[in-house]
Amino acid sequence: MFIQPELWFAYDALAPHIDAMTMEIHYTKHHAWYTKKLNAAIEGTTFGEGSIEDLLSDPSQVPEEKRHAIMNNGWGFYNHNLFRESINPEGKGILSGDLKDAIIAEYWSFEGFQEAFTAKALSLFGSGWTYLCKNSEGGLCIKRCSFQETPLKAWLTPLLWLDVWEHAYYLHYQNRRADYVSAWWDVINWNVVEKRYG
Ligand code: MN3
Repeated sequence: MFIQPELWFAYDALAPHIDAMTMEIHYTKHHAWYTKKLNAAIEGTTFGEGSIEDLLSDPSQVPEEKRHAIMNNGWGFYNHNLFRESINPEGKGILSGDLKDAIIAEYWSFEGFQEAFTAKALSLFGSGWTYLCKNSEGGLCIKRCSFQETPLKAWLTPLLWLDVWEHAYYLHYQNRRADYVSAWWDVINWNVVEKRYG
């Protein structure tokens, strides 16, 4: 069984950047649904005994007739876990250390990185995610993926997740995805992202 991580802050804690109703529906309906459907799909298999990363990084181990349900819901579960973990009502914290150095090496400045990441998120057609990823040499790249796809399949390590499905912002921002992305920068917990960079 995979367990949906608890939300350690109140639904309205991220307002006005992310409103309470969006947080509540996103957590109790969307995230919970992926978790429930994933657990239903793995019933009778041993996939619940290993880590979710192991399961997701090798779809070929999953029997074909279960692959669609397990992988889609597994990615949905995993992406939402990590997205939640890297947002923080107590403010964004300060980006520092090796990750800061790597961002400046790749994008010249933090603002340059924000611009590049935002452009990727805004140009994603339809529903999906935008990720900051690390390659095996510690270099950084930004990936834009449709639906619940993740860069894990390309052997990249995602560090930062942005949900750009409409359910993540539509109640408060309607079609203004740019305003949602802009507000999201203010609630990132950089301590978590730095730890993922290692
Ligand atoms: Mn979502």
